[in-house]
Amino acid sequence: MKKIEKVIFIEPRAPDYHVFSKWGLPRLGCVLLATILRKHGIHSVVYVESKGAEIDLQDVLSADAIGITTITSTAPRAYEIADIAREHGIPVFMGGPHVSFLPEEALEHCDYVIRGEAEDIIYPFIKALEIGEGLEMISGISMKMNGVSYHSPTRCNCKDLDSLPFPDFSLIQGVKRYPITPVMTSRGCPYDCSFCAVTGMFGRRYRFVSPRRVVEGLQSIVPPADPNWVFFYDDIFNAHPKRTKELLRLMISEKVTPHWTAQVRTEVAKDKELLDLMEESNCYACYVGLESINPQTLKAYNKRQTPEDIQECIEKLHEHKIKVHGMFVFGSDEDDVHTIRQTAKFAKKNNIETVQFMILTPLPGSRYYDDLQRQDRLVTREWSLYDAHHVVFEPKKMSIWELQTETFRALMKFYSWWQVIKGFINFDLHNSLLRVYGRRLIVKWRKRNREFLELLGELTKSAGKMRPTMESFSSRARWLELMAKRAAGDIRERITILGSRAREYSRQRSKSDPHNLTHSV
Ligand code: B12
Ligand code: SF4
Repeated sequence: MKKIEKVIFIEPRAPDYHVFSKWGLPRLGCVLLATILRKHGIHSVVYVESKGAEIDLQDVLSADAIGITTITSTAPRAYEIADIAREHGIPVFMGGPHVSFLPEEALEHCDYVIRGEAEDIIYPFIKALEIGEGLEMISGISMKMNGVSYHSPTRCNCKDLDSLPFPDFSLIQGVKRYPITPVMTSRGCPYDCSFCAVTGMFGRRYRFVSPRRVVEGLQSIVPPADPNWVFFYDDIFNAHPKRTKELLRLMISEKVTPHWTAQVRTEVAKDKELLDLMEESNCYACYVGLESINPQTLKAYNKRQTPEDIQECIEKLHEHKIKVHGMFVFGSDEDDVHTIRQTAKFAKKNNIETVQFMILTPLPGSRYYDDLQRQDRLVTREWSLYDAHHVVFEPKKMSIWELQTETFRALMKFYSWWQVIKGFINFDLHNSLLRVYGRRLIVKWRKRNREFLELLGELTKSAGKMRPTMESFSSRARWLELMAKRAAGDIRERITILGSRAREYSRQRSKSDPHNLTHSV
């Protein structure tokens, strides 16, 4: 038995730029789990790796157990960190959406995977780890037993969200201030879009925190979080309009109305009362899953919304002085290059303030992943490219080159200098600055991905036609994979540095007092 006194959680950095890169926002899982362990008297902290908030290796390697979270695009880095920790004999357990669906893959790098939601499990798990007994009784655990994989059934998701503590953001190391505070008021989603991994992970039953508890949470936000700006992390903030209205009414009556943003579906526009309350409670912007203006694509995504719903939603939000961040996904079997071009025009014409043009990505856990895998259309399994900005599958009505470059072009059109100036003309300085930020991000992305783009060009050209056949694709898939790894080279380089520093630290630790060293990566 080895007493577990210190547990460190790590959220690995994103492999590439994404729309929120600048803000380094954490997911809530690690913070909540660390908060829970603290309540049980276990020293627990979190590293949310991002620029300026690096992992302190000396601290990490002094933990009694290390928990690492994953989404698909961060899985490679998570595995590298896990390998290093295991080399040092520290037990590693992993969780999050990627490993929940691919636990076998993760067990090549870690000792335990906890699948699904982990708040009810984390303390019993740490206790079982400490006494070295009863691990197989933990719900949703995957591990090796005598060299054979064992997966215990997942009992259920966290039923009572009111019983969860408020996440303690001060446990995140190296961050002085979060300019936007994440707050989650619900879990699960009653819809079932084909590309989404949320329902597989959190279920279709919509569970929510009571309005009173949410308001208490908002009232208790303290630095490093900012009580004046809140991002409701709910997948769909308006999935249950009655409860959303109750919450907003309470926020208004209690005068707890920070500027807030949230992810919503287009149905929000059909409910005037809800829109009025959103405006009154200080809603600044909505991130709307608009997905596509192509009706066939909306059907293929099982989105249950029409292009008319999209138009109406933008208009109504604007009427209520709420900004629109439109999230579109390109690349369905119904999309061609014209869809992408038309979408950029549509977004500009309708004065959407900011957009994300994402590339359809087959995420493990989604129906779409199973379909493409069955159809043998995945062109790479380099997970760091599964970030919705790289093409990783063979589209139907365009080449991978077209899907990639047309998406890029559409982004450049939307974030053009004229669009920036338009913001100024409308006296919307904040929006203009956001568009400048968007433009800079795209340019940086292109620079960083030059090699990847060259590869896609080569691949398409050498196939001799713009739409390569399945055969030509599969024969080149290895090449793509190789090049993709090179494109991610600098990340691996950093990991190598992490590895060599780890070894150096370990050598020195065995020789002398570890507290003389301060390594950070
Ligand atoms: C907020 C959010 C963001 C934020 C912040 C992201 C961040 N730091 O990664 C922003 C807007 C920046 C963002 C960006 C992206 N996101 Co996002 N995002 C979310 C969202 C809505 C909420 C996250 C959250 O806090 N959830 C609540 C907490 C409680 O859940 P959790 O952190 O997963 O933790 C629970 C379990 O997973 C488990 N667990 C988690 N970690 C660990 C670790 C251990 C050791 C253990 C034991 C258990 C465990 O226990 C926790 C408690 O129950 C989720 C959807 C969702 N419902 O989770 C999508 C989600 C995570 N995002 C997703 C994606 C794809 C992206 C992007 C790639 C694309 C995009 N949309 O732009 C980028 C990539 C960012 C990156 N880091 O590389 C996917 C990931 C799926 C996957 N398999 O990869 C999700 C699941 C949504 C979806 N459509 O499926 N995102
Ligand atoms: S995309 Fe949005 S609406 Fe569709 S299943 Fe996922 S969370 Fe629900």
